[in-house]
Amino acid sequence: MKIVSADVIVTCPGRNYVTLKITTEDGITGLGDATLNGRELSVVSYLRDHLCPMLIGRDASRIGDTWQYLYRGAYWRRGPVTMTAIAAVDCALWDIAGKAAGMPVYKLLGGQAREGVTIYGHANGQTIDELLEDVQRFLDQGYRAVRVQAAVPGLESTYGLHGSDTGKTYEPADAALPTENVWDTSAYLDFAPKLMSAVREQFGFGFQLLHDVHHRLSPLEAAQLGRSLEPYRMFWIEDPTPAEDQDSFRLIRQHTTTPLAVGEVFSSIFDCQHLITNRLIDYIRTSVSHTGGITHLRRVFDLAALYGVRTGSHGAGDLSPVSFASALQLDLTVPNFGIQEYMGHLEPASEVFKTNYTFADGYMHPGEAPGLGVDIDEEAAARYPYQPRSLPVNRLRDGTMHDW
Ligand code: EZ4
Ligand code: CO
Repeated sequence: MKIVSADVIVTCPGRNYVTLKITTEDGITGLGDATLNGRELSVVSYLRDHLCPMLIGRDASRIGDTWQYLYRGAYWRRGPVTMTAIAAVDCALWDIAGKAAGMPVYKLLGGQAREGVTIYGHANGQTIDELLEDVQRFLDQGYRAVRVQAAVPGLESTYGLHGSDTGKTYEPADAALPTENVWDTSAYLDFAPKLMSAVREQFGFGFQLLHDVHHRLSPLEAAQLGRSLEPYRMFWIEDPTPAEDQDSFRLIRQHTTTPLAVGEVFSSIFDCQHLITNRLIDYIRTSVSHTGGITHLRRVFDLAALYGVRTGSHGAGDLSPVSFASALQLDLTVPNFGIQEYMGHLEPASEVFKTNYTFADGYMHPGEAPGLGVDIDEEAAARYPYQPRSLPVNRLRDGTMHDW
């Protein structure tokens, strides 16, 4: 099953997606998501200029060996660009393996370990009332878990808000130059418990409640936040503090029982090792498309399982439907599955990506189509050319750069 071509498709149906398409000599095609939001073209080049030529003539069924060849063969280790490119190759090869076997990838990974994958949606609002209405919409659809974000009073813009009529949350990432946001930790720490209190008062405790802090706090502030949210029994708070200084999570842990989820910006098992083996987090957020593909993410999840850490993969709208389908295939099989983020995709994406996953009762299922279960319509993709866009940056009131 020799690889005869490897092509990169760049498209912007609502937001930019980079997709790798590998074709074998018998005409089987496999897809992998290679989207790195705000830095898309660096992965395009990594693939087109470096990895694609190496793939031609290789045996598509040698998934693990190809992973090692690309990882060790780079000499330069890890990092989001490298690991996203390798992930795209890996997922495309799993897609091909599934199609060759006539099975969905989850069956190749050991078969389903649960009936469906619990997902959480993104509710948001400019005010608490607007947020409550949005939460209601998710509960009405059958969601069992909802992430809530609302505008912090006194700040001009808040992460996680950007109402569209679909109720999905997209960052205001519309220009090549980053927009500049202003952050105020005190205003946020005052507001967060009021927000969660309003949600629990209105809807009770019959669903899981999540919240993303998006790397904004110091460890001590994160400890204060975790404590203040304990009455509302959060499923997790996410990225309470940037995770470069991993030992600092000990301090958060010492002060609060609010569960912690970290890892959406990590790209390898080595980034997770300290947090997991020291039991400093409860959920690992690494994603299939930014962490080396199914082959590598499975190792992360296995390491996590040894330490009682459960999975909670990143599933924002800037990860394509190919990525989301890959995540579902793996989520369905692992023993320590926790939850899966699902932000959905803007409407034009459904013209480009044809998916098979289904939602019912709060659960997603990847479907029974062989492989990952996603096809790409390249003509539709060509109708939505790449648009340069950046993620926002964040500053304190005095202008100091902060984490966004
Ligand atoms: O800001 O994926 O939990 N989800 C998130 C996302 C990230 C984006 C960055 O590209 O934090 O919304
Ligand atoms: Co996040």
